[in-house]
Amino acid sequence: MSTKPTIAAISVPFDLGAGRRGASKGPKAIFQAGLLRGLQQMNMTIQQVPEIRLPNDTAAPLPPEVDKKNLKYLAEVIDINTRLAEQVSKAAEQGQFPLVIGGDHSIAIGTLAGLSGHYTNLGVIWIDAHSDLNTADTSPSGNIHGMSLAISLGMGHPLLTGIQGDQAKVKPENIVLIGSRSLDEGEKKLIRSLGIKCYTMHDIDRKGMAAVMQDAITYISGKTDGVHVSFDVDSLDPLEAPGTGTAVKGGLQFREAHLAVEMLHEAGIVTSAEFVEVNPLLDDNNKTSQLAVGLISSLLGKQIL
Ligand code: HAR
Ligand code: MN
Ligand code: MN
Ligand code: MN
Repeated sequence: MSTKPTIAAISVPFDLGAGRRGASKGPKAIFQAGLLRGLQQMNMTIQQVPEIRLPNDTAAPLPPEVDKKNLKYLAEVIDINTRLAEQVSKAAEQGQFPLVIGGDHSIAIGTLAGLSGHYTNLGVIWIDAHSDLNTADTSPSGNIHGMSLAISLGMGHPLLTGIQGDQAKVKPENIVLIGSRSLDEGEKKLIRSLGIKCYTMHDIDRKGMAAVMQDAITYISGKTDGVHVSFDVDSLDPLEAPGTGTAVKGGLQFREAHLAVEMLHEAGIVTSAEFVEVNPLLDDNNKTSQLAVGLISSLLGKQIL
């Protein structure tokens, strides 16, 4: 983008999509680690949207006939994402840059639903140890944060795929997965059958992060009219980012992750972002929250020199 857009900072203190509690404390920890200060130092204009939460932490109830099999906290996930989608859509409508701060990764359902109406071909760069491509039929856990990308593709429970309309929110050819290293069988099948572009940790080790990001940017930039970066902090190595609920060994190094977001900024293609799965209850001296602030700043253009 040539002119700096206003950042609409949207906090979503929600963790019922995950298997353990604590990611709901992510937004507060990330703000306490200096997010606003950092962005203001970069001369960014930030509008803080009132945080998205359920009234009295209670969701609108579902009719008793709804099939909730292997979908934990379905009512809560539907309700929070319905609210989030409306706010994200409003921010995009106003030409702002929606920056969603989670929260567990189930909130990508609402973010992508809210964005999709504003683009013909929304690109999604999904930086994550996981692919979050399960459905209730393939999920080993029933945790909806492992299903959010499938839902955005239109696959999954109709009350989730139907948020902001029944159409798919993203097309498989407009998705790039980066950092994958923990994929369930059903997810692998889906990645192959839909031909989703996937740069695993193996690819990053073989080619290097710079080459992977260059490929990813070239792949996505020609065919999309907006790019959303969905950044799950468990993409990082647990030694760098201990404060997350489903850590997987062998992840991105600090420098690789920064290079990735710096290259995305330099490409000038990113129109929205979300940072998810920071769990302060599991963190070590706010290391992971501080890391998130650094990555957000770099994605939005912070430079060393
Ligand atoms: N694939 C596993 C499941 O579906 C684990 C998902 C882990 N969750 C996340 N998402 N943090 O990236 O349960
Ligand atoms: Mn995820
Ligand atoms: Mn993950
Ligand atoms: Mn740079």
